[in-house]
Amino acid sequence: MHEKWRYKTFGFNAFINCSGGFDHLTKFEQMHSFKLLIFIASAAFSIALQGQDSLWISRGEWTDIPDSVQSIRFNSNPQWSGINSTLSRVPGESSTLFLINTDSISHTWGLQVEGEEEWELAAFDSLLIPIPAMAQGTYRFGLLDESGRVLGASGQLQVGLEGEYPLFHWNLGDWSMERMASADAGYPVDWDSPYVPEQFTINERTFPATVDDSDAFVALSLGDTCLISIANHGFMDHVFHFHGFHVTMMTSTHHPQRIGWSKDTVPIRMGEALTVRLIAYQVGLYPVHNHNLIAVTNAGFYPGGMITQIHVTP
Ligand SMILES: [Cu+2]
Repeated sequence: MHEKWRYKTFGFNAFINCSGGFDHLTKFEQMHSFKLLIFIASAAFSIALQGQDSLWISRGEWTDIPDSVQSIRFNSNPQWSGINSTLSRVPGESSTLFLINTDSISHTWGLQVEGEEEWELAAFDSLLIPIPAMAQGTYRFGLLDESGRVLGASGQLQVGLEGEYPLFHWNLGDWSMERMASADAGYPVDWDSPYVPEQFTINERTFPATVDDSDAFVALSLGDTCLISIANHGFMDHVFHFHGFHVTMMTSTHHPQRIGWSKDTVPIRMGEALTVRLIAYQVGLYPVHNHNLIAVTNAGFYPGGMITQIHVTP
């Protein structure tokens, strides 16, 4: 574990007695609230100073799916959102990322790139993490500790995908409410017990909410070329079927030998991140869906889960 980048943001207990506005809270809660406030202020200051991207690790109620449940997310600001943020970098340039852990337990950060190390982040602490120079493509990042992983703190890093074409992204997730509730309560995950996910999401939403998401709903004009970056953050393999179009594989973390393949069905292995190119050669509204029947339901009810649409207008 690396320590050299660690920012010390604590040691403010001496100021607690001046916090007159916290009368309704216990001494412990006062201390905690005040610490968090100072902590967020110092994090914001560091960002203003250095200008690098930052992500907040936060725990909250995920209300974007039919079963509302506690989850952990990477948010782009201190405000809670049930949707993980996406990072963007230019190819071939190293950079940094400022991580702020607002959760009351420690977490482990990992960028899913060969040779990258894991970084431990204490409760209510922050950390400046180096991001290596990378080739164009879609990559995954996330929390690697059990609760961070099971509660869904995972996102995608897009390198060199912005600018030339319209860009869409699909973060794939499968979720067992029982496993999440258990992880949220702090119990260890029983990885040997059968895994029965009930919810299947694209960008943390289930169909039909997926088509209200401008990142997931592929809206194009006839003749447009677009890129779709797809990352499988779940605990099983997924496979997507495109109606109306073949897509060309541009990048893949797990199957570089498939680059250049043109297919209407794209498997995305557990942990894989890939980029496909789609050319809108015909008008119409076309579904894209997971080929696994259970993954196009919401808790068993069809249609739901991992379905979105491609809409090409004249
Ligand atoms: Cu189909």
